[in-house]
Amino acid sequence: MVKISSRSPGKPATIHDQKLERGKGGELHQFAEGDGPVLTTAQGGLVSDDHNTLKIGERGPTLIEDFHFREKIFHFDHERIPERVVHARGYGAHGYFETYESLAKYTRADIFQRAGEKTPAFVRFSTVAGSKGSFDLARDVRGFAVKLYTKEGNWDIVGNNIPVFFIQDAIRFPDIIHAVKPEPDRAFPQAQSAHDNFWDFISLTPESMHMVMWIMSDRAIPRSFRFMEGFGVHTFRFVNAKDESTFVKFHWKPKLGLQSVVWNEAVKINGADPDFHRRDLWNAVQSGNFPEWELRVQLFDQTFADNFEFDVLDATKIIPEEVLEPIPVGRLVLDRMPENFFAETEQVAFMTQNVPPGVDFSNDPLLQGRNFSYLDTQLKRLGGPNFTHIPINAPKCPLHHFQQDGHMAMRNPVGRVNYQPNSFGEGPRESPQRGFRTFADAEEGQKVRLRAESFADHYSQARQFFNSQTPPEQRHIAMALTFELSKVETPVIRERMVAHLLNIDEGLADTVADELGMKQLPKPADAAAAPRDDLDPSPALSIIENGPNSFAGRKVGVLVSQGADAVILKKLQSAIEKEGAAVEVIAPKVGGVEAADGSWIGAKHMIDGGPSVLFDAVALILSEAGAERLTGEAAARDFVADAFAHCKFIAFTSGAVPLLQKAGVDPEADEGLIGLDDPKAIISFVESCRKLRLWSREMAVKL
Ligand code: HDD
Repeated sequence: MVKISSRSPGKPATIHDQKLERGKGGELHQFAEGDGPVLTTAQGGLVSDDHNTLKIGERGPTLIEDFHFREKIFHFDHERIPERVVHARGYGAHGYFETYESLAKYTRADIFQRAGEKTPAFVRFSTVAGSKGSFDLARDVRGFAVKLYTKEGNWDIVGNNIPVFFIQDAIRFPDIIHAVKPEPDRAFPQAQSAHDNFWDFISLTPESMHMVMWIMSDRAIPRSFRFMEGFGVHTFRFVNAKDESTFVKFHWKPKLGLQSVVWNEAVKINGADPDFHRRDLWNAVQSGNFPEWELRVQLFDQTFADNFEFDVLDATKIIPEEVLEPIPVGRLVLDRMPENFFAETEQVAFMTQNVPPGVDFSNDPLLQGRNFSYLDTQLKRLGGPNFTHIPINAPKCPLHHFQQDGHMAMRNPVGRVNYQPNSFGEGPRESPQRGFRTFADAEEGQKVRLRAESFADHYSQARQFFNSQTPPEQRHIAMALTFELSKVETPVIRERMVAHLLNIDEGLADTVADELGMKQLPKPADAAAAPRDDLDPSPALSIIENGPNSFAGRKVGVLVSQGADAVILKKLQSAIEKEGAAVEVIAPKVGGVEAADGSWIGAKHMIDGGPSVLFDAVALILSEAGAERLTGEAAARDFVADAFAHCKFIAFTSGAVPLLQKAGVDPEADEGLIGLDDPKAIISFVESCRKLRLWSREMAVKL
């Protein structure tokens, strides 16, 4: 006899309120109860049993006739789409852009015509090199792609958190990406630039030297997406109603200020919480702390471009903010997480060529190449030409065109006429007034494959970047270069890199060569244009110089033990929350601890699960007996030792001293260690935390 269902007769099949019961063969059956919806196939057919395939007899072969099984497995087998060839790992959120004032003088883009205009937005942040499942704290550029659903069509600003790029011409893009991705024979390293192929390419590509300074800086290990800048990178154009063009560069400035982690911390975060950046964005938006950026624009005319010391079409150069001040024009607020990651974040398709009337391109050869690549890549990834029918990519303005058919067409023309011109008076027509008009720039010249002479200086702005960093930041760059090059197995590549560094900063080259154990310095690399040393430092390029002066949006990890002082914890918690920051409690067991006054302190993490690298500052509220007990736990000692080594502010009750000492931290080592026995100290702890890190400590610590 063929038994096809294990469900009791008379019970409605539902996916709610299910009860598990063991069948006679010991297998688990789910019995549905209540009035929830009945499970269906994708064709809408009602399903009677979703746990047993159709067989001949209880122990017999499975029948191909089981259409429900076949459909379920068929769909599962096809769940994946190709990951992005670059920027595969990303995380997105919805929000809006709000225009401050009319920019009609510069652009006829509708989004900039009215003060207070709100435009729906979707933003996807990403790393570049790693696969979709790689960790968040790779040393890497972060993508910062903004889709603005304007009333005149989608405008995508597909930028990064670094304002320059590795290469000047798009034809080199496959090479730089092949070089940084896992090496093709061994398929490692994942999400790392620290390997031979990457540095081989870089050391043979002097135009990448400015970008190298940025990716070796802490910009490449941001603390959170919320604390990083975004840049459109290229020079674009605004075009006004009179068809006059103004060059424009886009900058997104985080309201919460800039912040990064240190490398030793990044490595540990990747182990402790590979989703650190995702979780941070999710938590911030879900808790109503909506991340915000201000859009600022650098506007300039042809005369400025002609007189500027570098070519504004060269994506390896910036215009320092001190030379040309970015003007605030609006704000971007992220206030809603996607309901479904795949449907929205994975399927979103950004394209540099998506610009509304009033925004136009420059001749930057990197941008021109990108304008081809982004449309092309969507066809492969999303599987057909109708990817604009997917809700996340669909414009939120009226659409009228004669495109039709193709795979998965969701929007199809109705009626007889699907072409124009037609004599039936049906369908849309072009509008020379309202439609996109390319800026009529005069161009002439021979067809050549040449790099402009004005693109030849590869070192001066790299040097300017290095000179604009504070001493701890310069130290981080030297250490990052040392780390990365120490992973390079071919000595000649290391030497070639040091030869380039000699053109940037001799001290930097010396330090790196010394730390790599190089016996002698190579000759400086040949330079196509002599490096300049007359560029003023630009304080806007330093993260530390552009810190927040507030602890808002940050997180304190409070380690508690049995017998901890619940009153101090409460006061600390309320002072931190008043500052707009969050507190998470860590205890020996996740169930929590009993405080000295008999109350119960709940915890979010056990010590292993909540290492101090996950927090911006820490507090140790421990009884002496509790601290003594913790001295025997490696995770507790690491909690303290790491917080100290990473220059974090540490508040502690006197009971915590044995743990500090056992972790090798002198409780009076510096002003970053703040005793909590005096209640006023809570205020000074919170005030200190606004500085985020005590960098002076770093000089005394070998990371
Ligand atoms: Fe790109 C994705 C940013 C140069 C080709 N790029 C991609 C994304 C960002 C950037 C943020 C991810 C978008 C998302 O979240 O879905 N890319 C940049 C920046 C560049 C840059 C700031 C230099 C200034 N890119 C660049 C070049 C090319 C590409 C020169 C090719 C000629 N980029 C692509 C791509 C991707 C992409 C292959 C992969 C997935 C996608 O487009 O949708 O077309």
